[in-house]
Amino acid sequence: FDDKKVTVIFVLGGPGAGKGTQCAKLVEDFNFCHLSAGDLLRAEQNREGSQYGKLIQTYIREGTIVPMEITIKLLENAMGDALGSKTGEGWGEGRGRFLIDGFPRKMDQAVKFDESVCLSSLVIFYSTTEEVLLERLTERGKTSGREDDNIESIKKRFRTYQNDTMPVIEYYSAQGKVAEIDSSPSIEEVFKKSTGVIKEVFA
Ligand code: UP5
Ligand code: MG
Repeated sequence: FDDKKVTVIFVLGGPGAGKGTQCAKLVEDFNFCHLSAGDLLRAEQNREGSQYGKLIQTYIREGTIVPMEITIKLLENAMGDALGSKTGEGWGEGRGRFLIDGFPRKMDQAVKFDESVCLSSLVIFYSTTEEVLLERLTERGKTSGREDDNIESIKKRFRTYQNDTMPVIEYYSAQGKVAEIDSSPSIEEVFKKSTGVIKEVFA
């Protein structure tokens, strides 16, 4: 995609940090299309006839990162769909603006996306403690039906986050693209800070 036509914000943070919650609120106030890599993978997993269903299920349950080709293809398709269906009104002079949630979470994905899809303008990084994450995920696990909201998978997701995703955050940090927001406070408080960051960058 043409960097002049497409604006991308990556939204990162540990499992349960509040990426999805904040993105859902942000799209109410700003003209962004919210794409969650995890949601796209879960949809593909459940799509009848998908050749990747079983593979995706295994990676998600183990808390490891699905091979990047699959995730990048799903994101590219979703971006293409959004651009095709929504060019013109509501998209700020026809520019596609995307909040990409939970991606890239491993260095190979980050490099590949930057090289072959487009460069991001900003990385919002929601940080908090594992204690907070664990509490949120176990609470959500009571009703979410997510196969990875159990204590074994949660621990594996924490490990993957430390080993694979933290280097991505450092990589973008070195490029001066990262806005870190403490996501321990209430949803409303975190939202206020998120709004502030987006306004500052896109003023
Ligand atoms: N909550 C949120 N904010 C709160 C706040 N401020 N105060 C109190 N409670 C708050 O929130 C989690 C829970 O906390 C909710 O109940 C919410 O109400 C509450 P949510 O907004 O869902 O957090 P989020 O960060 O989106 O958590 P999620 O579980 O979605 O994060 P993950 O990063 O673990 O999940 P994701 O769906 O992105 O990925 C799942 C798996 O897919 C990965 O583990 C991996 O196996 C695979 N994957 C890939 O392989 N490649 C990719 O590129 C992406 C994913
Ligand atoms: Mg999420």
